[in-house]
Amino acid sequence: MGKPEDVKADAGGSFEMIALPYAYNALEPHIDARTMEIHFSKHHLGYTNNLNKAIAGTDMANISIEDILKKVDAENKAVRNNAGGYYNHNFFWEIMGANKGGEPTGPVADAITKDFGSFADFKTQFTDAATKQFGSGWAWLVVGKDGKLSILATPNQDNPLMTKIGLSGTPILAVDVWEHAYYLNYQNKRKDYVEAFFNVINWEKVAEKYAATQTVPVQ
Ligand code: MN3
Repeated sequence: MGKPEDVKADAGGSFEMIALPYAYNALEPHIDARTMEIHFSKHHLGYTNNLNKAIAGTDMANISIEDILKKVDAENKAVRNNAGGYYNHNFFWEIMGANKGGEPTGPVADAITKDFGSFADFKTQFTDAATKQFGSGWAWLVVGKDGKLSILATPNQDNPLMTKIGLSGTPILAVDVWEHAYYLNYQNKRKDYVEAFFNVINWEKVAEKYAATQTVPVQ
């Protein structure tokens, strides 16, 4: 088995592979090393290279991934799928970690209680959204413009930052429910995988992302 830091995008593209912040086996037994290796070094590498090809020579080649997501429309399928894939996976790797899980604390925990009733109610609703997303996609916890938390599910690699396809919200937590994310270990039991995902959520990272949405811009 290789190492995440050895996986490189094809030379000359706008976006690089960002190494996983942990080893392939760090999330075991909840997410197995082989799944992580294939997911990162094959699927995620594919999104990265295909994104670079899709934006090469266009006005998207020199802007941030967030700006690409804001600009992309429904018809630009190569960018929609691959910019989504690139951003969504980097986000997903970041909000997981070894010896994590449990429950959040601080302001993000207060917001979850306020907007969902309790952490247990949030977990049920998030798991439901992830489990019921038909086919491939993602479940998200997002902060709306009004500061309220909500859960949404998106198909394929669609992302809440894609305002031109009718989505909105700043993501602070996400789970990948494509079969490639869980099939080796969980087969058709997506709900068991989502349950296991809760054992690897890095709530400190989620809290950081939540805090960033609460910053009042300097006038
Ligand atoms: Mn995936």
